[in-house]
Amino acid sequence: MALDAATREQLLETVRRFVREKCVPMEAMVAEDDCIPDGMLAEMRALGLFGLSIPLEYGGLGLTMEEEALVVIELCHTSPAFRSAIGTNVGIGSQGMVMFGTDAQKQEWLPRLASGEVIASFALTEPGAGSDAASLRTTAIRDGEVYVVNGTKRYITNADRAGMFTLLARTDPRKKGASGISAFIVPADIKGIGIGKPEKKMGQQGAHICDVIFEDARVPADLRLGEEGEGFKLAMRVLDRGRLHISSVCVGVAERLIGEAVAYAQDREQFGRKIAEFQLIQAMLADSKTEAYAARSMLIDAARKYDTGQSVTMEAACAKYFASEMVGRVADRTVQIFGGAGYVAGYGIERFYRDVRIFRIYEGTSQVQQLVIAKNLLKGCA
Ligand code: COS
Repeated sequence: MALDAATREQLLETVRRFVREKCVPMEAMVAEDDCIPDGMLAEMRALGLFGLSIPLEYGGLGLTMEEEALVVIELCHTSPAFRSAIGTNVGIGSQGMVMFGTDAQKQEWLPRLASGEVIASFALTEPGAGSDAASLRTTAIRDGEVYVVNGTKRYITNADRAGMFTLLARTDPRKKGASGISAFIVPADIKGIGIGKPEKKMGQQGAHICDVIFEDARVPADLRLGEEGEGFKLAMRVLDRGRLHISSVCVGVAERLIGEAVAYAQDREQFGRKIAEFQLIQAMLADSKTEAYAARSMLIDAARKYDTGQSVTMEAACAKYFASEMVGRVADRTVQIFGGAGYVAGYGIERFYRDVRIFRIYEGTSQVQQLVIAKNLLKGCA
């Protein structure tokens, strides 16, 4: 059920204040140390941020998709690494269980994911299976009351802190495509799971991605999510929703950068005037605002549709495609408006420029979103 207007505004204001007072002053340090301090994570837990999307009866805030989008937009008026800390519990790590879990599975895990006591991680991508997710080769072979898992997962967000994985693996190796894939809840402390070192990345320091290596890991059969062979569809459903979440991240970061660009243009003087008085600067600000507003509108429309129970596969792909490309252009214009100051580290703008590059790649590249949109159009979706 949706929050009443006053409670919703109160929640958004709380997140706004947290971002302004706690996260923004820490941005440079988090990037430098490639780590979000434990104290910050504790504050995020106390605010309920790990459980935004988890139903009330399992200890979460039970927000609608629209409400989650609004909160995430506010939370992303700072380095997106902060959002990444809660992102897998709110989104791709937990939602397979929220959508397809048994009551026993939900009782066991969701309260701990909602509180942030346990970190959830989504293990789909492999060295040989990125955009072509259905070609994954990790196997989960039934042996009595367990599935024996073998294989390597790659670029898995929050893997080094994870207490559980939502794992996609092939239960029927004779079937090569989507139909042989099943989903599992995998506790991270099962024997036979190894975690690689966090990758060195272009941006979003403080958010970690690692390999996860399964070697004869024995996963209890009652931790399978949904039916055998239904895992790929579960993953796609999770990603439909995840793409709305990432669109919110893009809108939030774009709004932050527009604010930075406006403030800088009103302060910086050249040719005897504030650069904000120059129409070529104004044009860049106007383009950024127009595109961010379009992305926000598209996102909220798709989130509302999602909240009525409609399939939003195409709309989520449109929103993610547009919002992630949009924030790349906004970051580029912001560097341009800052000029030399945008290129050096001290102002933090070049850091955002690097941070936003991944949005066009993860949870489906822009090219995958184009395929999904076209496929749905050609199927007759309006
Ligand atoms: N919701 C529910 N079911 C879906 C679905 C969705 N959004 N998308 C596909 N499916 C179903 C299809 O209906 C099909 O089922 P049937 O065989 O019963 O008809 C099955 O899943 C296979 O679908 P499809 O043939 O479209 O799969 P493809 O192998 O062609 O893959 C893409 C489609 C490319 C869209 C998919 O692999 C993808 O999204 N790749 C990107 C993966 C990604 O985002 N990775 C990021 C990792 S997480 S950071």
